[in-house]
Amino acid sequence: MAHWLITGGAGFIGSHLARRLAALGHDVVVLDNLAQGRAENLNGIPHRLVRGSIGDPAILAELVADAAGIYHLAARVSVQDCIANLMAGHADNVIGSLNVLQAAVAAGRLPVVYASSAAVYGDTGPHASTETMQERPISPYGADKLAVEHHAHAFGLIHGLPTLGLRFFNVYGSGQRPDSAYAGVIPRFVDNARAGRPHTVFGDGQQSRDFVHVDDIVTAMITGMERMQGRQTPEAWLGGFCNVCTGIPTSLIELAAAVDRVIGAVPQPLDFQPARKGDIHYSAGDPAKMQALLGFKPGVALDQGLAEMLKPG
Ligand code: UD2
Repeated sequence: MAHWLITGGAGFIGSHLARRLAALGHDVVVLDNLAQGRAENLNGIPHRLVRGSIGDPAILAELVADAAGIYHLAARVSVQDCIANLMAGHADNVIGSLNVLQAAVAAGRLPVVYASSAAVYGDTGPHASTETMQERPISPYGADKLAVEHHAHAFGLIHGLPTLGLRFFNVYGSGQRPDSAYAGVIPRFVDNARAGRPHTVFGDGQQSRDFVHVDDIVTAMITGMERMQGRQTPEAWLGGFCNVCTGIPTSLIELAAAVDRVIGAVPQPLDFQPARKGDIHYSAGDPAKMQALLGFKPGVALDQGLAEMLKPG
């Protein structure tokens, strides 16, 4: 049976995807350099883990040889990390992605579903981000993610490579780690609430995010791959892309209150710190194109997703 290759499959999103694919009876091969991912994330999931980098075309060539398709999630995921480590971020997020696209072509035009990001939009003002908008990334991370979308489009035209870029908004869920300077805001707030620590808020806390549960992200990826394989609406798949979002903005102040409420803790004080550079103020996506393309809309409400993360054990 042909396997699915997941780059970054030992990471937060990748390991959830591996679990779902394995549960569906698929063979899963994970390529991960274990810089951010962890082998333990894959405990209990039937898989083959290859420790290596998307910077290494030889490893990619070997792993795509009998693959049915590629889920490309390996990336440097933090906006702040990519500001602090510009060239390393560019190498991981752009050059690494080019290696993946090239390997997909060489293996016979394997379909590729890859993680793009809401960061491609930049600051849209108080408007939902739609795919018809002019993208204006305000961080190297967003610029690099947009560059990959443009490259995927060119690969479609030049090589006929089917690709789908999913513009993930802010993904959260169980297994997301709080213990790094670059950790996402939800695992940080959950950790604070558990430890009875104040929530650090960068800026005025009025900035909003569209929080999408990882289970919905996994459904979007698998649905996208299935539709691409079935070649439904083929023109959409040559450099195709769409948001994966709920359409609901939540401010950081609302988020802190929701985390405290769901955990049943007294509201933690907010420790306001200067805003971060490259930080988008308003972010919420328009889910219409995703619904048209994938026939799917995220269904996990924030309170429900937080409650699941906060379950003991
Ligand atoms: C997230 C993703 C990124 C990208 C983007 C798309 C992570 C780590 N990054 O970037 O990959 O896809 O979403 O929209 O998941 N904040 C605080 N206190 C904290 C931590 C963060 O106030 O302790 C703020 C931060 O300044 C920002 C917001 O919370 O305004 C969200 O920050 P983040 O690092 O969770 O995610 P973001 O949107 O930079």
